[in-house]
Amino acid sequence: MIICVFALIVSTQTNPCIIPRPQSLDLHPGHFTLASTTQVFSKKAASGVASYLQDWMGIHLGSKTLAVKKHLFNSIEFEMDPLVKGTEAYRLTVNPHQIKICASSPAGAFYGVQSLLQLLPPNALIKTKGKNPSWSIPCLEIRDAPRFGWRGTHLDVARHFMPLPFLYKLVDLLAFHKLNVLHLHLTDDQGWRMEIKRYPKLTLIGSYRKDSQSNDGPDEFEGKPHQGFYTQQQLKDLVGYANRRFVTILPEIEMPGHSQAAVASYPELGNILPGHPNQRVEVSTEYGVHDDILNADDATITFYKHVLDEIMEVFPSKFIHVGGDEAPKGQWKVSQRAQQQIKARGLKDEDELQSWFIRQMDSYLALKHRRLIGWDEILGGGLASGATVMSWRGETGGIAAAKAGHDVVMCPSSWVYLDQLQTKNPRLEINRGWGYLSLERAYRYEPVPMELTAKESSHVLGVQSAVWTELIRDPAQVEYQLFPRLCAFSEVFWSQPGQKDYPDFWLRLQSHMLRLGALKVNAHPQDPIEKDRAGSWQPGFFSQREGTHSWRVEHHLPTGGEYQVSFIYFGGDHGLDISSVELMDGAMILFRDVHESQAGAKSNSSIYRLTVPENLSGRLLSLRVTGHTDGGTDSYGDVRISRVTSYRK
Ligand code: TNX
Repeated sequence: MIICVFALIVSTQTNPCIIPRPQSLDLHPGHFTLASTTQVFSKKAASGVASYLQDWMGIHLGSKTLAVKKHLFNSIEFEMDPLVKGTEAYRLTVNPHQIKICASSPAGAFYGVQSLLQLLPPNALIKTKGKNPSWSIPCLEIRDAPRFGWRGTHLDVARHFMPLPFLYKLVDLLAFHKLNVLHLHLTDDQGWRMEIKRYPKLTLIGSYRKDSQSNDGPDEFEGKPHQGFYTQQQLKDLVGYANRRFVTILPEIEMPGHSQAAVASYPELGNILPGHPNQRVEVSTEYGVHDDILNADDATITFYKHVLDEIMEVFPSKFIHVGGDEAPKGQWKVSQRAQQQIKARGLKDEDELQSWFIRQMDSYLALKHRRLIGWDEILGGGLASGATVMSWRGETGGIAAAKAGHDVVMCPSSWVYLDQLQTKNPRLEINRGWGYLSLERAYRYEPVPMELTAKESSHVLGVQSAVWTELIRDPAQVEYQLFPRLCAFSEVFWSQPGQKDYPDFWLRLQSHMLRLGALKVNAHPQDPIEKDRAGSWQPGFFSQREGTHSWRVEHHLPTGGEYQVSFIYFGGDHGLDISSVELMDGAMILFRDVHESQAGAKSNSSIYRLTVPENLSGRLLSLRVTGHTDGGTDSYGDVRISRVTSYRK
């Protein structure tokens, strides 16, 4: 074990393991030594980034202040170079005497710095400095630019309030992975988390709930209250901190659904139901989709415009998120006021009333030179003219919106929701959770749907992952859900599709996990089963007609003996029906196991046995699998090979 960790540390120094993978990296002989004497120099344009690096070096190396003039030796120089095309592109050159970071914008220079930090040994990232440390950085040239401009992560701070210091840490971690949007889900049925000066009861009442449904089962409660909110000043400070790291904070205020905390605070925002004129609701203690949505009265529209005024005051983000998801229309169907509003506005039904509600916000935000973004339900009943859509219920909403000429951010739940479990090994899971999103599946996500033409796909602004926190109570748990899957996403969001390579990512991740350790991130440990992964199948490997696919496997069969081959289905519309598995030495069959089995929705794994002859070292062995899918070609899974251990009595 010690030898293995040592080997990994050495490998980070000689063979850079940058995540997300840069567009090109050319390694040269030699190295640069970074020490407290290294001078950082920049002319004006990138000086903010230079002082960010200087601050970092102050904390980690004890170095002093920015250099006032250029030094040709032992220096890091920032240079604004209009030839480095792209607002976030950079070129990082390391030679034995100097490091140069060239970019045409400060954001590009900042990402150059983030790559530089990943060239250091992991322990350089630990905040306490050793005695006069110095670290060697390999000579190289990196040219890099992102694939998408919107590279986001969403965090639900409404279901469980997350303390402010954690949001700072998260901003740093996003920046370290070259992600640039932190979407804060600030309000929901279970809590309102941002101070609104005009309506103090939103936090006085709305930020507190008396109990919470627990992790142990739907009818179990924790038996203690939960509360918390951020003041406007705290959020302004966070925005400033994030801005320096090129992270935009996107605020979300839910409407008209997921608003029970608001209705509990100001009952006049709720619906008057026949027979229950004075019904009051509380901030919800349970999760799920709630019936108590906002009413659509003019006064409520005005109330929410006032809320948006304060949101815009705190958050300079061009986009403002107004939720819009999961708003059951039962109350509007029976409410006299809602029905009057539908008539008065010449609308067809309750869906059009929601669409009208959102349109009011859209034109208000447009008036203030901002843009509205909402969950894909805002497509129902007609999309507001300036609206951008976050596609979470699969990709359909995103496709429809892009085809209609609207911008979209892709975040289909089954691919990017990180409240899903990450392994089938129950010992490594901390939550009950729902669904299953393995690291590999996260890595394989392709954000631009095939249905879009090149022109339409230019409306895909980018991608976002999400952490919903109904069952995730504190920062340690959030980190556990985020990492290392967020590392996989950083590569999906930043790197070009042709550069993606899961086995290569997995190897780089082994070094990157040491960095996460140094940064004190509570990352999910790598599933030990990963080492048994001999390959995977993806759409197109098998079809409805019986066929074969082969994987090279000699590294997984180090000696003769008994092995088990398992096929583990993890997604796609179709399962894989296997009829035989053969161990091949070139064209020669060494061993064969013939029986029918399925790796699919019915039975998600199927198992074969191999008896491997001795003395095969040096041979190129492959595993030939014969099978077909149970329909189309959309099928994903892993092929694992493990030794069968026999226990002697
Ligand atoms: C759906 S995604 C929701 C959230 C839940 C989440 C659980 C979306 C717009 N709405 O309210 O927390 O599922 O995964």
